[in-house]
Amino acid sequence: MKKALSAIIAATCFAAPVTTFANDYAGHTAVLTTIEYLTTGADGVAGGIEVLRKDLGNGQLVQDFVYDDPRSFWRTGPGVHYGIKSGNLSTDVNLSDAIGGMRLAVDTWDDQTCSNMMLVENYVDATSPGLVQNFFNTGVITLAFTEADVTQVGFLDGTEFPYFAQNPNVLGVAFTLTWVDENGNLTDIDNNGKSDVAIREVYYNDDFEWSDAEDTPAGTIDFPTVAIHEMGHGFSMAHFGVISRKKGELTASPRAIMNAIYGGKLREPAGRDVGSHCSNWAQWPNN
Ligand SMILES: [Ca+2]
Ligand SMILES: [Ca+2]
Repeated sequence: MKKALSAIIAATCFAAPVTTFANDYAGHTAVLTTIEYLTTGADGVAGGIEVLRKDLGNGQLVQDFVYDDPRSFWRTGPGVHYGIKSGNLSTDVNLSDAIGGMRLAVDTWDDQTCSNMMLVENYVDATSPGLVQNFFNTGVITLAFTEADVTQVGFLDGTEFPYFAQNPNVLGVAFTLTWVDENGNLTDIDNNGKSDVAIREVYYNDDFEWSDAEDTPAGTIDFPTVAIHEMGHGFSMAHFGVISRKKGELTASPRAIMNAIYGGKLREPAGRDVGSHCSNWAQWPNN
């Protein structure tokens, strides 16, 4: 009996692929779990996290990607795959290179020396609707057309995207869709204590006047600053900093890219930004 068992174990070991996920995930699908939004603070409210499910705990980003997730059919390798839609752009006169800004947003986090997200760029359809955009239009979430783990869908205005119209102070939004099993329960197949992200999508609100000029003309919002913030969410970072009201204005302390309100141009990650990013990604693939 003992011998037979060891023979089975040996056979299993020899037959096992490098990846050891053994279950059948055919019934798994994704649900929209959280929205992180960055606001101007003009309405006196700091943008934050909107929890669409009650079982997510304390409002921090408790979801993360699974290294070499067998469910992510859009991947060509184990790392995080990102996409940039090049066709949903803005015509704002002070925004000269929106795609460059979206690339800078990816590179800013990838350039942190602690970080090895094993990023891969997937070349995605330039103008097709994002999955969340499609959800708002149809009421249906489907992963069938997924092209990347994290996609910057681009610029939409309030008439195209109800979430912006509902809150006119929202500059950008990052959505997280999380894997659920056939019973609708959030999954954690890599047992790291974080529910497993299926995809994230980032949108920018073109109702604002955007700029990427060095001096940020009056009345404009610095696009690279917002893009870096949103891709921070794309790479699993949460908001932080204390938002307080001083002389009628919201201020954030410490000042950081991942503050929940926009406080002007800030394209270099501050100490807390780097710490937050590194505490997660320096451990990859074991984060
Ligand atoms: Ca997990
Ligand atoms: Ca605009």
